Amino acid sequence: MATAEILVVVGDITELEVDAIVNAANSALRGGGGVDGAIHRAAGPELARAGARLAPCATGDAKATPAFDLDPPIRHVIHTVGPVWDGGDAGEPELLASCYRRSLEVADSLGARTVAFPAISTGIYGYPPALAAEVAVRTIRSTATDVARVLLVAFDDRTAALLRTASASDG
Ligand code: AR6
Repeated sequence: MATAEILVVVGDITELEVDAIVNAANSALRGGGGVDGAIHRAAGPELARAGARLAPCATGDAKATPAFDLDPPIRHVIHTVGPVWDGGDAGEPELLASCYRRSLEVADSLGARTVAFPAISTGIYGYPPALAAEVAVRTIRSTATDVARVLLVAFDDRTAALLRTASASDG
């Protein structure tokens, strides 16, 4: 195993050409707002039924469903539950790192070679985007995986800039 190449892209995660997309879900895995809502709208109602069968998903863990009506080549949705930001001393960095690590482990178990991640926890869950970008890049760089390429997907230009800064650093 090696480590994945990281690319930062701006756009809608449901429209990317990857084997698997990661969903910033909640523990019930039945859908919600933000990127979760966008993925459920694009995948269709089967996604919520499949998620409910796998629930609950603990914070920091990840579970996969098929991609249903999402366009090929997307074949899998990896649902992970990020931490709700509560000041940073409640284990949030470790739990967020676990989301990235567990999602890559699940991607390996599925044989996925290209995986797109949203900026987990940085929307409704309130994680400061600059700190989250550092955790994302550091964790992906330190996780052995057969995933060849990780796309870090920003939905806005500010998040894109933060992800680019984090991925340009050596640390
Ligand atoms: N493609 C890529 N990124 C997106 C998209 C999209 N289509 N839509 C939003 N984002 P959030 P969280 C970005 O709130 O903070 C849900 O209700 C968004 O701009 O989606 O982990 C779940 O069910 C932000 O940068 O996820 C949970 O209850 C990032 O995705 C809760 O929200 C994450 O924002 C999870 O909250």
